[in-house]
Amino acid sequence: MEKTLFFIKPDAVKRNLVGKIITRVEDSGFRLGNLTLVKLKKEGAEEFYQIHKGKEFFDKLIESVSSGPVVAMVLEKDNAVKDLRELVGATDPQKAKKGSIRSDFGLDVTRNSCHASDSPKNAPDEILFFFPEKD
Ligand code: IDP
Ligand code: MG
Repeated sequence: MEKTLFFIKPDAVKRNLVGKIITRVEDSGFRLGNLTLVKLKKEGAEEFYQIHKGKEFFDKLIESVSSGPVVAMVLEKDNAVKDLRELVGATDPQKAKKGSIRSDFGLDVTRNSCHASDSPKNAPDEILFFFPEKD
């Protein structure tokens, strides 16, 4: 059983999409291992997204992801990382596959409704960022 880190971004929390998005994830065979609602400080968001520091979209991303609470969760399933990326869709909602979470709920590339770990290598560190005690 693989674990991955998923969070619903502030743009989607503000639009009351938490239930709808979690339903999609559960209906796709993922089990919730842990869950929290937390508002990231700018510094926390910068730490989480440090690999993107210096890119032209960085400031906008940090502003958006720290603009309100996120709902972060550990999701468990065989091939959880790859299968969740598939369910989430491409970064740009306009380019995301029809029926994917970002295609259906994303507003634009910054406010694309959710985050999912991109590799089995990064997932454990991302889980530890939100859940330092457990998992
Ligand atoms: P991912 O979330 O699909 O893994 P990353 O390339 O890791 O995409 O970028 C992290 C986040 O930064 C994206 O989810 C998106 O919100 C934002 N982002 C990425 N590329 C762009 C861009 O070209 N313009 C604006 N925002 C971007
Ligand atoms: Mg990424």
